Amino acid sequence: MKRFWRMFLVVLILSNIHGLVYAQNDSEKTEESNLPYTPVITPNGSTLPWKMENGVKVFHLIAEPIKHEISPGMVINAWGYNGQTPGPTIEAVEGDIVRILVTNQLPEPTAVHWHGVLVPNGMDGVQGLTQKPILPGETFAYEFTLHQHGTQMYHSHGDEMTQMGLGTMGFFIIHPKKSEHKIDRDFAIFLNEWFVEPGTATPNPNIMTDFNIFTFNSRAYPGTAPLVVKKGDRVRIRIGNVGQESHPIHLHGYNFKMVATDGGDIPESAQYPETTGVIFPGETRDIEFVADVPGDWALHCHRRHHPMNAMGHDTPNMIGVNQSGVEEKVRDLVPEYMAMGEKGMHEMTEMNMQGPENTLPMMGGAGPFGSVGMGGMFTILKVRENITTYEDPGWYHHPEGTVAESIDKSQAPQAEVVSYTCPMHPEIYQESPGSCPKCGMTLQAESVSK
Ligand SMILES: [Cu+2]
Repeated sequence: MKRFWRMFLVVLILSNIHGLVYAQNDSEKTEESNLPYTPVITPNGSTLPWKMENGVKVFHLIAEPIKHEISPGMVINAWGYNGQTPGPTIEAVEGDIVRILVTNQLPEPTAVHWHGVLVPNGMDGVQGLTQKPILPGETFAYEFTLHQHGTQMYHSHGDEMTQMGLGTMGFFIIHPKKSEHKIDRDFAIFLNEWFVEPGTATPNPNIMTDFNIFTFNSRAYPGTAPLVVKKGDRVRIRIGNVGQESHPIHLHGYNFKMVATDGGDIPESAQYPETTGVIFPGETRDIEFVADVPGDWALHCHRRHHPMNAMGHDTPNMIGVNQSGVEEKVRDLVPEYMAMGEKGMHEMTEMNMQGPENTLPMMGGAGPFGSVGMGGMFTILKVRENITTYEDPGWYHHPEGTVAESIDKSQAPQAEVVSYTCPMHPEIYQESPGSCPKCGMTLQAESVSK
């Protein structure tokens, strides 16, 4: 009996610690330790608190203009919910009756659509079609029973282009009544893209295609929080998108399975291993894997401009162009002129050059081996052995002899020059150096390795 009480005390203390850790993010959250599911973690975000009123779970969303930090050094004028973009994650359980109060503190009418949630038509939140607009200062109540589980979303359905272009979206996650298997770490990442003119702070929602800021939960790397997991944890990552573009999200180090869409669970017989999952606008996808290999593993969008920040997308292509002497000459006219891009953009990541105000460098992030040279839709899955908390554990310490490194020159394969050719006239080639008989350019050595 004594042992029982000791165990009871330990469980009580542990559950309180868990509750306290959670309370740091969210002081209003109630009954945390009694939840019948693993709470979702919204990196850089939070979960919406609720109150039980006569068997109904009551939530309160406030649509409002906010100041939002994309990454240290850049704050934008966004629109969001409860001070955040994406808005706080709504979590509930299949069978719950939910009442969601929506207060409009935006300067124009709005409505909130429960995207993918199966609701009666009048609760669908389409301004003008299924309800009156929520005028500035008004509060509307939505109430419905949850008849499904899965990763759903909510977003503004009034002046969508502007309101969603400025950040009015969030997750609506419905846990199953009974889980098939326990998830140890359950993450939710909302994708979005923005256009913020360098040197300004208000995203331009009229832009259709040429975006310059790409975000996970409205944060760009290096401002994205890492996903910390213990070796052996079963990890779920839920990804949502109500933006303009599709994003192929790629995880390093693992094969995962896509286990659910916004329409429900994918039957096991239809799941297959993959390393990249594409999430189109209007979709959610859940991926799952067991984190059995420790390390710092990149998780990013695989479109090449999407793990990058503003600037550099629109510059002239200078790769391979000899700019020697140009800089000095142009500086007579433009004192701050810099010749760059000749050998690629890496040099930019190491210069720490001062861009326009409130504008992130195109790529950055200091890693344990130098600049990571990334931005935008990029974060790090940190898998660790023997950790006792999910605080950021710092960089991975690689076991001795397991990191790729430079080898002795004498061991490296030697390049052998076979011919010299003109960059402008590939038909010109000879076995010795010289200049092109057609244009006079210095011939370049073409080599193959031995
Ligand atoms: Cu992308």
